[in-house]
Amino acid sequence: QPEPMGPRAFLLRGFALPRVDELLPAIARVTDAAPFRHMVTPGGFTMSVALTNCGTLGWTTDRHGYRYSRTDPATGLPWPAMPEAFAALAREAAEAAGFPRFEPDACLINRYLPGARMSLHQDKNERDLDAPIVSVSLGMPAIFLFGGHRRSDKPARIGLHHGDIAVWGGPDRLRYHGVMPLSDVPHPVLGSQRINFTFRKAG
Ligand code: MD5
Ligand code: FE
Repeated sequence: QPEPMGPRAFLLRGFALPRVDELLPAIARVTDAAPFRHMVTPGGFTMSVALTNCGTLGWTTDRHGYRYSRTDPATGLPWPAMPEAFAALAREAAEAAGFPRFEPDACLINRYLPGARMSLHQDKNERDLDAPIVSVSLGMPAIFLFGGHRRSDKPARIGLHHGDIAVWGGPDRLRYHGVMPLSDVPHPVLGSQRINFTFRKAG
């Protein structure tokens, strides 16, 4: 069932579908305590994607740079705990893609409204680059850009749909990637938004 995208990158179509009914209330519990917000990049741009986090460590950005923090800069409080349903799904997806014993300590939750995008970048703020990254897509579809190891490498376009999970490890983990501006194709359950959560071992 896993579709290879790269030597150690796999797309698990619909893998999260049996869990959606437990994921949605778990997301609501996280965002009640730590609402989605638009952060500013070191270059001074406000991100079109809104984000929050759960787990021990949360990804943040401001004028000073990108980093992982134990606390929410908006409140000074620890990020909400990672819901058990999240951690279990991340572990199962990683295992299905050939990465047994994945123990994420960070879950970044991104919310895309119509027009939101993510420009090509690499994820390299994590200490353990041997651990994979597991990403779950819910709601509206997106065109994911899966590039190479140089920003100038022409990216492949991959449609990501409600319930899909992608796993990136080994050399594929450091590929440039991004998301095209979202079209407004409302989803029957989530409406005009795409929620992506990304599990990492950051500490
Ligand atoms: C998203 N988020 O759809 C994506 C999913 C981010 C981000 O890129 O940094 O928040 S994670 C996609 C990803 C992660 C790590 C490696 C690779 C892709 N990759 O090598 O292609 O909101
Ligand atoms: Fe990324």
